[in-house]
Amino acid sequence: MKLVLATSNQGKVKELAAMLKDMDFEVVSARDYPGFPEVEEDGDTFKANAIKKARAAAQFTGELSLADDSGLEVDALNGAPGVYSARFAGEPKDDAANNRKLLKLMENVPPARRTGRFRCVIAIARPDGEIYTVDGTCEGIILEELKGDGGFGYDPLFYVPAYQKTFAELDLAEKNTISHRGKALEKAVAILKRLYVG
Ligand code: ITT
Repeated sequence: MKLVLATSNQGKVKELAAMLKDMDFEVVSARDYPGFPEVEEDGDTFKANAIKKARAAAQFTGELSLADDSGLEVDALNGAPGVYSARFAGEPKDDAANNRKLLKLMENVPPARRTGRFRCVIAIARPDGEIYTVDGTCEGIILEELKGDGGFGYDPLFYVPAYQKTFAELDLAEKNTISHRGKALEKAVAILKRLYVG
């Protein structure tokens, strides 16, 4: 049975595919379906956007579909960039520009106030319209400079005290063990197992 990943973010695809690899699904990308339309992410919440993306993929492909909406919430910025994380520095999406903007806004924020978290909502949509959502968070500290070159997005600025490393210094398996996406996907896998593969 197919499982369509409704994301165009290759960083997410790598992490999701690694965690789904032992399941009895043929994991494919929505982008492999010619004419799959760009989904406008205009929801106020991660959940609303995740549902919108998963539902669009399930309707277009006729297959079980999974979408991830995620982002970074920084306490000193009152939760920004939040749902605007991907395009924080404007169009087109640019991870390096987003990191520069975050560093600039945090310039005068002392270490003790540089707390934040990644949040992820995963939506699973069935072609019949049924939707399931799960979420995950990971707490961390926003560094004053980039560290590490793995991962994607804000990973080089996101320091996890328990590991004394940024997300960009963890390997894929380590990141999946503790990340917002890994935690949400663990719950998603439990739902998929219950529903589809026993
Ligand atoms: P899709 O909508 O196609 O899935 P996207 O990148 O636009 O891709 P989102 O709207 O969910 O996805 O935005 C997520 C952004 O949040 C992402 O582009 C990064 O800037 C940031 N982000 C989310 N998870 C992250 C992670 O694990 N590491 C670093 N940055 C992350």
